[in-house]
Amino acid sequence: MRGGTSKGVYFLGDDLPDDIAARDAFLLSIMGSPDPRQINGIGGADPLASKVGIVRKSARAGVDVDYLFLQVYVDQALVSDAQNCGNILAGIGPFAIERGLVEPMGDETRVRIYMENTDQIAVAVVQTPNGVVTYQGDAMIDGVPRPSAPIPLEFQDTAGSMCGALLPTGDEVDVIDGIELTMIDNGMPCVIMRATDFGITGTETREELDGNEALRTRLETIRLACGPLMNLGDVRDKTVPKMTLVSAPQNGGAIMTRSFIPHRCHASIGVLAAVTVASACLMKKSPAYELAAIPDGDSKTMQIEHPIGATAIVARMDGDTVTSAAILRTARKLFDGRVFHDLTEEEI
Ligand code: NQM
Repeated sequence: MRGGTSKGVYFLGDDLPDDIAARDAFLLSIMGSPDPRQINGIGGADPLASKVGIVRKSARAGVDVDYLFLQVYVDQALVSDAQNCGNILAGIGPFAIERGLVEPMGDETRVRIYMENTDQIAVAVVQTPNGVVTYQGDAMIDGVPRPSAPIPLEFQDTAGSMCGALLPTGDEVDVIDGIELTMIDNGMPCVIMRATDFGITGTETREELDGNEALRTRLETIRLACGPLMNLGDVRDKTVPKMTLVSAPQNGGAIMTRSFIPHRCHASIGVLAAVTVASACLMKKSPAYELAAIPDGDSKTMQIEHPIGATAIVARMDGDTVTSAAILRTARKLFDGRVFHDLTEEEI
């Protein structure tokens, strides 16, 4: 399925091995990793299209399904549960209804999803006219060329999803390697820095930035230093924190971003990363604050600009604190079937 601006393989938990090593070997095999082209599998040769969602009926009170996100590395033999994904999340509600884990309720079905990676809840509203999931509709999101049915997602209590606190160092601003930055986690651990501090404008294309070896090396040095300070430990083999370069908005939005996830530049920006950037924009000492254009009021619609458009976040505020965030996503069912691994008896 396409979930938001990502693409992934969605499984029922019971269809995968319980043993984690066996599960990961299976996922690497079906995706075709490690290989930059993933030619021997169904992965899309891009971190945004090498993702897995695992869904189970939930035993938790007031929760419909449990969702575990796994990032299958493209060019390394690694499968990581060390981050959440708000884009793959967009496909979880429709998948759960289609697989009979959730009963459709009228024309719209609210699905309460426990996100195992971060121990948090999201609510997705899925269009189910006459009790059947539909993917067709007229909602557009930047980064997806065609319209689909809207799937609003709402998040609450996302602060400190992986770092234990919204500001894991306790400060809105720190200096690492001579760069002023904000280490923040409102759903996704991110390091927010001014693009201009790296000698770029922050409006470069994804390809230009991916080709800038010096920039990528510098960002990785800073990322490795931030990992332990953000309570994430050694992040050498982790996809967090995301390294986000901010600059003044160009198209009437709140802020412009270029987000490294963490080694390649995102084609747009992650859902929870956008919520986290929006939160940093509201912090007076953050490098994002002076660049951001913040709307008034307790319910702020903030367009987080990115290389191919913008992602709108509706942040509900209590004073200076974001208490909940909502975002519009869409999803599309692409293929339903059976996938084959190529592991030998010994490898299984
Ligand atoms: O931040 C990519 C994506 C993501 C993550 C990444 C995401 C999120 O766009 O919630 O969705 O940051 O690796 O799918």
